[in-house]
Amino acid sequence: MKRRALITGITGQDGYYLTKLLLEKDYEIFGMIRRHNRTGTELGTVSSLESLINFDYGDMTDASSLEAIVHRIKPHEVYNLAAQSHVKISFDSPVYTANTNALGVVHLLEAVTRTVPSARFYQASTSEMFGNSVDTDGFQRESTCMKPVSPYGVAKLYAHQMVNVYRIQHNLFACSGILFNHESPMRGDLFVTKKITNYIKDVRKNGFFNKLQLGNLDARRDWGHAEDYVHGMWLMLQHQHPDDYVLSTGLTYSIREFLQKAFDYIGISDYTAHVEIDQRFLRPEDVHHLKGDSTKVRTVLKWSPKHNLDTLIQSMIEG
Ligand code: NAP
Ligand code: G4F
Repeated sequence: MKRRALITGITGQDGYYLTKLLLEKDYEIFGMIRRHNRTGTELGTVSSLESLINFDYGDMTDASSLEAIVHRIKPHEVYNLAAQSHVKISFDSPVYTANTNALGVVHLLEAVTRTVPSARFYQASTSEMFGNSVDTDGFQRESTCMKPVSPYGVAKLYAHQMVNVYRIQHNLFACSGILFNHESPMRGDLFVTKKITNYIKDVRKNGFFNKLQLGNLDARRDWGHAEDYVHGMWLMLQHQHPDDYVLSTGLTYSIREFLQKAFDYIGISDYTAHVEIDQRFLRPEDVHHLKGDSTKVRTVLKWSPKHNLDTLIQSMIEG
């Protein structure tokens, strides 16, 4: 019998790569989708895989839909990737972000615990939960103090802690992956790496007409490739014991450094003429420095990434 995986957030970046991985491993895939006003957009990144996936309508803010889906599918593994995932937008929509990213996770944990308590549960936690907290050696790791500075980070931290509660209280096999930024050609258009690489593709194809408008260029991020990171999610659910793991590259670059590398790729050595700062893209508070120590997952689960920042940039520009 095939193993059944329920993926919320299947229509996003990670949903695409995780679906591809689990199909290769011969899972039966069930994806939760939301109604969109415009027909043809609901399947998002997985539209090309439509015939290989079973879809159900539901929403993280609607507990009844989650209960019905879990009850009908009785999955062996649940990957909760659904979220309002844009940090800046969480300042504009803090309540919706909390309902989806925090309370929604409890609705799903309840549905799983009541219906299929033997299922294994993956929660998409995030380095944004650290806020500006950094260990003295400049890294964040599983033990680093978490002090989020955005509504997104606070909501994710609530869910992260609730996953621990269900692991202890209900003996649920529940893991949280504390994932640092990961990107790909499937990345949403509003994230900084995709904005930059989309702009570069446009310049290469059509020439230089408009400037690229960005916000804070000094923040530093630890950027990996989504394809590597979904493999880490799967590994967590195959281990003997549930636990939390950081997934990261251990390298950090500023937005300026990413710009330099990405423009270098198409032979433009000075990107500054192409970029202007637009106040609209600045945040009330930003996370300034992210650099993850993924020793635990590399040691315990033998995870290691195949991509580096250069191959990531190449895949985003050529993809
Ligand atoms: P993404 O591309 O933005 O995808 C988000 C997914 O969540 C979409 O499928 C979206 O559906 C769905 N969704 C949003 N609100 C929902 C709701 N109320 N009910 C049901 N589904 C909802 O995100 P991603 O980059 O793949 O990230 C996957 C997960 O990892 C997210 O939880 C994110 O917060 C977390 N994470 C991401 C990163 C990263 O760097 N990518 C790092 C750490 C953690 P629609 O298509 O219908 O909008
Ligand atoms: O690409 P970003 O929007 O990613 P951010 O805020 O780090 O969040 C991503 O990673 C988190 C993990 O750490 C995830 F949990 C979350 O779901 C998401 O996937 O912004 C990266 C940096 C920020 O410092 C931002 O201020 O880029 C800076 N930035 C500068 N100009 C910009 C822009 N960000 C965006 N989105 N758009 C800009 O124009």
